[in-house]
Amino acid sequence: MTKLKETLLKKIEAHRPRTTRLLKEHADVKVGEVTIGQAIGGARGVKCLVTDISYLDPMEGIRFRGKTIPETFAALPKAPGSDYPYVEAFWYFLLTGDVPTEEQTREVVADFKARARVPHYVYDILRAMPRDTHPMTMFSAAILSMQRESQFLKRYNAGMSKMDYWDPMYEDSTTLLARLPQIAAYIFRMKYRGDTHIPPDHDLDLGANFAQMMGIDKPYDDVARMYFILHSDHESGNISAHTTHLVASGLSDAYYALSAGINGLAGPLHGLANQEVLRWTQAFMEKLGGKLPTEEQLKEALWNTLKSGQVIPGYGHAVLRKTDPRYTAQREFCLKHLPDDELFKLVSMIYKVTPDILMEHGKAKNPWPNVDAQSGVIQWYYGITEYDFYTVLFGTGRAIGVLANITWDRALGYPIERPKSITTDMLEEIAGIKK
Ligand code: CMX
Repeated sequence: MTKLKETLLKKIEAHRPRTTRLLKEHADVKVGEVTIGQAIGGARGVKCLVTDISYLDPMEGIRFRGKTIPETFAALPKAPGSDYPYVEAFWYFLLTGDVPTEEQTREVVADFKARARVPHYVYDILRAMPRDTHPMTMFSAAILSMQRESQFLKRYNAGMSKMDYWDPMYEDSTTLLARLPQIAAYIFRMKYRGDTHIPPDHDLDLGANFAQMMGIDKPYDDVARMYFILHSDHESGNISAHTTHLVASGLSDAYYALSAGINGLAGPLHGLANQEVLRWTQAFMEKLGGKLPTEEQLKEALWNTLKSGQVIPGYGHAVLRKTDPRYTAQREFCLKHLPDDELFKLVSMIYKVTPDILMEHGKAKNPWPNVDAQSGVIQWYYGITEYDFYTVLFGTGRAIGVLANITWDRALGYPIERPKSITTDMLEEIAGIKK
């Protein structure tokens, strides 16, 4: 057993009595009330999910296992010569809450390598799809196609104690994570680089290997590490995390659950917003003949978008009420590596004027940028100009968080998720409109 799995088992055994006690002795204690606004309005703010892997404070932003983004980046072991941690170390950290040593990190790197070989049928399936299929559809299909390899399914069918469910969930999740970068890179090069492929280098860690397979030089290895970590987890209620959790709650395995979560990420109000940001920004620059706009031109374009009933992509958030620290982390990367890039300058101008416009518009509860407002600029700068692909990058990162979550879901025996729905008649009765 790897040190990671051994540590995880110890943590699970120590944690189980806490959940059992809460359920046995305090199950009737109220956590909050649900209003009619929340019942109709997408359950905003209803506290009915539990995760210890990350917590999203509306004003402070995300904390992974109690650490802010800068604290996480500072604490975890880094690849030699790199500014950002190993993704493998982050996986250890999200699963256990412990910062791994160099040696423990190296063991995870080796474990990922041992699992990284993508079965050939996955490529056959991708190649059989029409080439203009959206890369997110390809990504989801590739994940789902590997379901036949599920350890969870095999052991479930053989008869497995509930106490052991976490083990094959962990195994499937680790295998999936190890393979996703290669699948993402394959989709990219098949669709956008003339179907030419670069083999993986198994001496490299996940971030560097991804950069290698994408065919992009340094510091893209660090971009990959930063990007995957920043996009990994945003507590449990966002669409991709919640969908993955919901599907897994029916004891669907990690392949079914992650593929479903990726489908949720593909919506323009969620992960696809990073593609929309670039689409909006590029279209605008094209209209100006590639020149940077004046502040007045920019304000006019933003108002035109709002007046035509569209959202400004990359702005607003269901929980956050300040600038997303994931935006800030990427902005800091841009200030260091691409301060003079035209697109970065435009995105910075948008940051300067949009919050005031959204406040004046008066609808969005949060006028500040989210993670998607900045991420496309970096990818574009390093040559990934095919913005359809950006959400696949988001999905590769998001997998780290949601797979850690469903491993813990099984460890703590969280049951099938089944909230209750009521009718509009019933709501009108509760509101006193109807007798
Ligand atoms: N531009 C224009 N209007 C916006 C807006 C934006 N960026 N953000 C919110 N609004 C509007 C909403 O559409 C809503 O309008 P209606 O009352 O007409 O329906 C109103 O303001 C209130 O919405 P809210 O409570 O502030 O936001 P929600 O929790 O409903 O939605 C989100 C959150 C992110 C979907 C929304 O802010 C949005 O659509 N943003 C643009 C898309 C985007 O960037 N999504 C990525 C989010 C991060 C991620 O998951 O990847």
